[in-house]
Parts: sequence; structure tokens; C-alpha cells
Amino acid sequence: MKLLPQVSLLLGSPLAVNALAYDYIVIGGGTGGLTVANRLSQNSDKQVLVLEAGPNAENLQEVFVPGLIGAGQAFTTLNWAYPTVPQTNLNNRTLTINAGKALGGSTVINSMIFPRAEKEQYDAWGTLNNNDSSWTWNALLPYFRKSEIFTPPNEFQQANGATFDRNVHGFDEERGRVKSGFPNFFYQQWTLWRQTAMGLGFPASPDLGNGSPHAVGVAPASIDPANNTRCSAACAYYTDFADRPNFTVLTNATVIRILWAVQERESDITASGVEYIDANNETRVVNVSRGGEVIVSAGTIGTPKVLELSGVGNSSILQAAGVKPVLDLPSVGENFADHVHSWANAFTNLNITNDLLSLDPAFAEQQLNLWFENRTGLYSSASRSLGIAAPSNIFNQSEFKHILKESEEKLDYFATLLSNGNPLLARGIQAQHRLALDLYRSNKNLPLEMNLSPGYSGPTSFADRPARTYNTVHSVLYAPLSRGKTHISSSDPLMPPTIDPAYWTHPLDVAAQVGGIKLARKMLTTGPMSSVYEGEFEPGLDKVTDQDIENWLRSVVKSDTHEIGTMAMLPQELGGVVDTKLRIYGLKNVRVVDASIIPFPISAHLVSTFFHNSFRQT
Ligand SMILES: Cc1cc2nc3c(=O)[nH]c(=O)nc-3n(C[C@H](O)[C@H](O)[C@H](O)COP(=O)(O)OP(=O)(O)OC[C@H]3O[C@@H](n4cnc5c(N)ncnc54)[C@H](O)[C@@H]3O)c2cc1C
Ligand SMILES: *C1O[C@H](CO)[C@@H](O)[C@H](O)[C@H]1NC(C)=O
Ligand SMILES: *[C@@H]1O[C@H](CO)[C@@H](O)[C@H](O)[C@H]1NC(C)=O
Ligand SMILES: *[C@@H]1O[C@H](CO)[C@@H](O)[C@H](O)[C@H]1NC(C)=O
Ligand SMILES: *[C@@H]1O[C@H](CO)[C@@H](O)[C@H](O)[C@H]1NC(C)=O
Ligand SMILES: *[C@@H]1O[C@H](CO)[C@@H](O)[C@H](O)[C@H]1NC(C)=O
Ligand SMILES: *[C@@H]1O[C@H](CO)[C@@H](O)[C@H](O)[C@H]1NC(C)=O
Ligand SMILES: *[C@@H]1O[C@H](CO)[C@@H](O)[C@H](O)[C@H]1NC(C)=O
Ligand SMILES: *[C@@H]1O[C@H](CO)[C@@H](O)[C@H](O)[C@H]1NC(C)=O
Ligand SMILES: *[C@@H]1O[C@H](CO)[C@@H](O)[C@H](O)[C@H]1NC(C)=O
Ligand SMILES: *[C@@H]1O[C@H](CO)[C@@H](O)[C@H](O)[C@H]1NC(C)=O
Ligand SMILES: *[C@@H]1O[C@H](CO)[C@@H](O)[C@H](O)[C@H]1NC(C)=O
Repeated sequence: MKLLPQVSLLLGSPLAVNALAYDYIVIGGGTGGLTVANRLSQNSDKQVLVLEAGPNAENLQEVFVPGLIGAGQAFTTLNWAYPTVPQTNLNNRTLTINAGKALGGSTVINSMIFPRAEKEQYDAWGTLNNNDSSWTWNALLPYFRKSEIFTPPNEFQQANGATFDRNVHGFDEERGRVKSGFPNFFYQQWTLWRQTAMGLGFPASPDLGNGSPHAVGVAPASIDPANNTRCSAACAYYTDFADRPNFTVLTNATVIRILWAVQERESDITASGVEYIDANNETRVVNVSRGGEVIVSAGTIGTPKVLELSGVGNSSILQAAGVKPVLDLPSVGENFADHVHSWANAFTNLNITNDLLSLDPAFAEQQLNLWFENRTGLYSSASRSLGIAAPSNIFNQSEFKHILKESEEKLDYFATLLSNGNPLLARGIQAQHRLALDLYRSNKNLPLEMNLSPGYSGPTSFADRPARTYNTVHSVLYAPLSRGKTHISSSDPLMPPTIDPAYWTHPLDVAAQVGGIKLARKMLTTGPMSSVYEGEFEPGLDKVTDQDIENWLRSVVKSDTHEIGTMAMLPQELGGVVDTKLRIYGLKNVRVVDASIIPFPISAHLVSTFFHNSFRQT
């Protein structure tokens, strides 16, 4: 076995002996992974190694310029672009789930929207875990604060609607935090839209991070407001610390599996090392020191894959894939949940929309120069005005009562349907649904995010749509009850897993998303937004009835790439995979720190929620 390059450099130094084995090996240098690796190497005598499949991409302009999201390599080589199996409820379409493949993970390619979910949803997380008081809004808020350096809105940003509540943000200048704040350019349609939303019953939000997001406001963004650049997990937790002697990061290193020590007893399954493919395509092993740990942070799809390749999961699935089982833990890869994206868009008489960046290359070039010279213009603007809809905003009372009653009557049926023959998980999903339906009843489970894009968003390509300016109201299903799964079907580590999100299996999901399109239409055509409306493009005025809208949605909805739940934090008797300290049941020294541990979907963009989770882990 050849030595790691880093290790050979250290030979002769006092660290050499330690560095042959690491106290912590973190699999995946993404959002969760870099946060936890930073914390573990801070003021510590421990050696931490991070293995990341992608490259360090922080110096690519499509990464650091907020408005270049989706351009260049952002959605090509820096993206796993996981395919799903054909979705039976969505006209058998194969969807793509984007996920960052770079140091910093999905925060390198994401939309940087940085709000938080409903207080009651965080509390439900604790309730599901035997009323654990450390997983509640009150217990988590200090960690939310500690994970950010928030820059309050300046006068210009306030004049454009940005507000904040000092009590829910972190201001300490200490490094090793995510920078957050507001952009330097605002579209006038954002103000019009917020006014319209308020007219339609959305309260004005004092701060979208205050745990009461049933409101409308300007979302903070994970950007460094000092120079208007994206602040990814690499920006927050790696770049400033790259010279820490005990924080080693290997990029282009794809983990194959965790290796296990020879066991004396069956109950003593201990990780001894990790096998990976290095940047030169060679297979290597790195060891965990005595008493050390492996932390898996490969994301909601990557993490169950690594565990299954290592022999941890449903034994019949592993055997079918040609992997020898080490621990039968059948909930690994189950309980998959994701937000579901849809839109309504309309032509507008406004001439400043982001459509201009594609319609007029000279204007786009001028705007990009403006960003580089003055950090303003259309490319400086990544965050959005958004509002989270409550059931009362989308359902009429009689319809809602009926659908809740039906969902409650069919709790057993859906729990069984969604748990792949796993009786403990069926109980877990039933417990999740019960809590969700209770929150629905009290108008606290917030089913949809509504947000305005100043420009076209939707299913039709640039070439196939009228060359005009648009406004789009996104409507994203935020509290789905459907659950799917992701599993390996081969022992080849380079094969993507077989992913079945089972979108739209639960009828409440369908009803909420149809309601979202009706609300989006209402938002486009109610004053003051109506003053800039020049006719609907999509879904199109030929879609009249709920059934028409539903049929159209089945042909267009897509993943919102907020996948969670496949390594759920739940008690074992509810089919959980990790405990409230993030340890995998049945393994001595393996934890999970990424979005896969979130047990059920929450009504927010995810990053703010587990930057701090990872923080807690230490
Ligand atoms: C396009 C897009 C837009 C989004 N917009 C927002 C938004 O605006 N706001 C928000 O809050 N959230 C947003 N999200 C969601 C959010 O970014 C993710 O939920 C979050 O970053 C996931 O963090 P994670 O730690 O679970 O995984 P990731 O950050 O994805 O990290 C997983 C890491 O593991 C690596 N990895 C995987 N497999 C292996 C392996 N075998 N070996 C080595 N490394 C491996 C990956 O390359 C990656 O770096 C968005 C996501 C996407 C994709
Ligand atoms: C790890 O890095 C921290 C922070 O720089 C430092 O305090 C500590 O001494 C380092 N530990 C080792 C073993 O190098
Ligand atoms: C890892 O441990 C194994 C077994 O103890 C040993 O043979 C191997 O040399 C170690 N590898 C490294 C890189 O230290
Ligand atoms: C989807 O595929 C299944 C199985 O091939 C088929 O029975 C069904 O009719 C298809 N549905 C649609 C809407 O095409
Ligand atoms: C959690 O608390 C609720 C309300 O106090 C109680 O009814 C329930 O039995 C508790 N659950 C557990 C598992 O302790
Ligand atoms: C933005 O500022 C940060 C912190 O000062 C710095 O590390 C980064 O290089 C800057 N980025 C650009 C593109 O100017
Ligand atoms: C990692 O891969 C990228 C793209 O494939 C390449 O440009 C880069 O040089 C590689 N980095 C290392 C450290 O091998
Ligand atoms: C890496 O190795 C695999 C299998 O050994 C091979 O299929 C692949 O083509 C190699 N890739 C490169 C870039 O050499
Ligand atoms: C937009 O319209 C205004 C007023 O009608 C005009 O002054 C401005 O030049 C137009 N901008 C663009 C980019 O077309
Ligand atoms: C940047 O701002 C300065 C000062 O306001 C201005 O002179 C310059 O033209 C701006 N740059 C661009 C590219 O617009
Ligand atoms: C409520 O919705 C149901 C089902 O969509 C519909 O039949 C009924 O007419 C609606 N009632 C009102 C008051 O809008
Ligand atoms: C294991 O997976 C198989 C195949 O997907 C499934 O039929 C079975 O019910 C699963 N077992 C458990 C206990 O989850």
C-alpha cells in the first residue's frame, strides 16, 4: 500500500505517526461534511480527513457570481444529476435530481436562499424522537445564530423591502461561519408581488428566519454582502482554514466503501478505514485510528449508497446487488422525501427582467462587467422575495376538511404503501403523517413556497417560447406526504443508485400542488401585479378545471432538489437509521451528518437548518 501524498510529506514531522490513521474520516466534503470537519479540527488534537468526489471549484466565476447560477459548469460537471426511475404518477417521466459535486457540495450550485422553517415543524422533529428536547426550535435557535455572520440590510436594501429581527441572527465576526445578507439589486416586480401577496392574506414578515414563515418578505441569501459573492460551505468552513495541520482535504476522491475491523462479537461492528478512488483513478485505503470515527456526509442520495456498498442496509437488496451484508438495517435508503417544483408564468410589459440576459447578449455582457466593477446589476441578485403559503391560502374549507378526513382514514394504507414492506418504518411514516396532519389542521404545516422570479421559469426551452419578458410565480410543494427510496442495484461504486422518489403518491400532495397553481395565477392577476400582466403563458388559459391543471402538472413538475430522509433520525422502533446524536444504530463508530437525517420534509430551503445540525454534532 502506497502512502497518501499528504502523509509522505509529513514523514519526519511529529505528525507523521498520527497522520497514518485519522481520528475522523469524513466522507463527502459538502455542506454537512465541511461544517463538521471544521468543528472537529478546531482547537483539537484530532486529525481530520475529508474525502470529496468533486474538485475545489471556488474560483470559477459561475460559482462565485450569484447571478450566474446554473451557468457554465454549475449544472454540468459540478453536478451528480442523479436520474430517477420513471415516475408512475408523473406520466412515467424520468426526472433529474441535481446535487453539487464539488468541495462545498450543493452549496456550490444552489440558489443561496437562506430562510428557516416553521417552529412547530422543528418541534415535531423532537416529538418524533421520544420528545427529545434538543431537537426543537428553542434548542436549535442558538446554533442557527452560531452558524452565520449576518449583515443587516443597508438603507438601499431596506428601501427595497429587506427587514430583519436581530434576535434570530448571528453577528459574531468569528470566522468559520456562513456569511449571509441581501443583494445589491432589486427588481421592482418583487415589491409589486409582495404587496399583492399581502392583499391576498400573507402577513408581512419581520424576518423569514424567525420560525414563523407563513408570511411574505425578502429572503436573506448565503452570500458575502461585502463583495456580493456566493458563500458556499467551502467559503464558510474550508478556504480560511486550508492551512490547519489537522484538517486535510482530498478532492477528486470518490469513496467506494467503509471497511470494517474483524469483529469479536456481532454487536461490535467497527469501521477501521475507508476505501476510495483517488484523482489518478487508483484505489486506496485510509485507516481510522483507534477510537476514531467515520462520518458520512455524502448527501441524501450519496450517503445510503456508501452504506449499502459497505454492507449496511436491507440484506435482500444488498445481496441482489452483489454486496455481502454486514448489518441488516432495512430503513437505509427508505423514507426518501423531496420538495416538488412547479410554476405559473405570464407575459409582462416590464422591460427589466432576467429574460434580457438571454434575449440580449450585449446587455448581458454589460451587466456582467457591471458586476465585476461595482458588484451590482442583474448578476448581483440571487435572493428572492418569497412567501410560504398556509392551507388557508390554498384550500377552501369544505375541500380541506374532506381531504384531511380522507387522509386520516387512510393513515394505515399509506404508511404501508410507502414503507416497502418494512413494518417498523410503516409505524414511523404513520407517526410522521399524524403529526403533519395535526399541523395541517392548525394551519401550521405550510404546504407551499410561493416565490416570484422576475423572468421566465418553467418547462419550455428558450428556443421554444415567445421571445418576450415574463414574470413567474414558483409554487413548490413543501410538506409532501409521499415517500420513496434510493438503493444500489450494483456493487459498482461508479453506478448511480436506483432512485424512486414516488412523487405525488399521496393525494394531499396533488391537491396542494394544484392549489398552488391556482394561487400563483391569482398572484399574477391581482393588483398591483395585475398592472404589469400581459396574459398567461403557462399553464395556459386552456387549463381551466382542477383536473386540467393536475394533468398539466403531471407532465411538467420537477424535483426541487431538497431531498431528505434516507438516513432518518427516528427511534429504532419507528424504523429510524440514526439516533439523536447522529450515530447509526448497530455500528460502533459511524455517524451521518447531512440532509439525509432530516426525518420529514420541512417548509424551508434546507441549508440553514443543517449547517447548524452539523455544528451541534461536535
Ligand atoms: C440546484 C440546487 C438549488 C438549491 N437551492 C437551495 C437554496 O436556495 N437554499 C437552500 O437552503 N438549499 C438549496 N438547495 C438544497 C441544499 O443546497 C442541499 O439540501 C444541501 O446543500 C445538501 O447538503 P448535504 O450536506 O446533505 O449534501 P451536499 O452538500 O450535496 O454534500 C454531499 C457531498 O458529498 C460528495 N459525495 C457524494 N458521494 C461521494 C462519494 N462516494 N465519495 C466522496 N464524496 C462524495 C458530493 O460530491 C458532495 O460534495 C439547493 C440544491 C440544489 C442542488
Ligand atoms: C488543529 O488545528 C487547530 C486550529 O488551528 C489547532 O489549534 C490544533 O493545535 C491543531 N491540532 C493538531 C493536532 O495539529
Ligand atoms: C491500514 O491498516 C492496515 C491493517 O491494520 C494496514 O495493513 C495498512 O498498512 C494501514 N494503511 C495505512 C495507510 O496506514
Ligand atoms: C406508465 O408505464 C406503465 C408500465 O409500463 C404503464 O402501465 C402506464 O400506462 C404508463 N402510464 C402512462 C401515463 O404512460
Ligand atoms: C411525548 O410527549 C407527549 C405530550 O407531552 C406525550 O403524550 C407522549 O406520550 C410523549 N411521547 C413519548 C414517546 O414519550
Ligand atoms: C470576496 O471576499 C472574500 C472575503 O474577503 C474573499 O475571500 C473572496 O476571495 C472575495 N471574492 C471575490 C470574487 O472577490
Ligand atoms: C480534479 O478534477 C478536475 C476536473 O476533472 C481537474 O481539473 C483537477 O485538476 C483535479 N484535481 C486534482 C487535485 O486532481
Ligand atoms: C478508471 O478506472 C475504471 C475502472 O478501473 C475505468 O473504467 C475508467 O475508464 C478509468 N478512468 C480513467 C479516467 O482513467
Ligand atoms: C426600459 O424602459 C424604460 C422606459 O420605458 C427605458 O428608459 C429603458 O431604456 C428600457 N430598458 C431597456 C433595457 O430596454
Ligand atoms: C461603476 O460605478 C462607477 C461609479 O458610479 C461608474 O462610473 C462606472 O461606470 C460603473 N461601472 C459600470 C460597468 O457600469
Ligand atoms: C370548494 O372546493 C370544492 C372542491 O374543489 C368545490 O366543489 C366547492 O364548490 C368549493 N367551494 C367554494 C365555496 O368555493
Ligand atoms: C427489503 O427489500 C425488499 C426489496 O425491496 C422488500 O421487499 C422488503 O420488504 C425489504 N425488507 C424490509 C424489512 O424492509
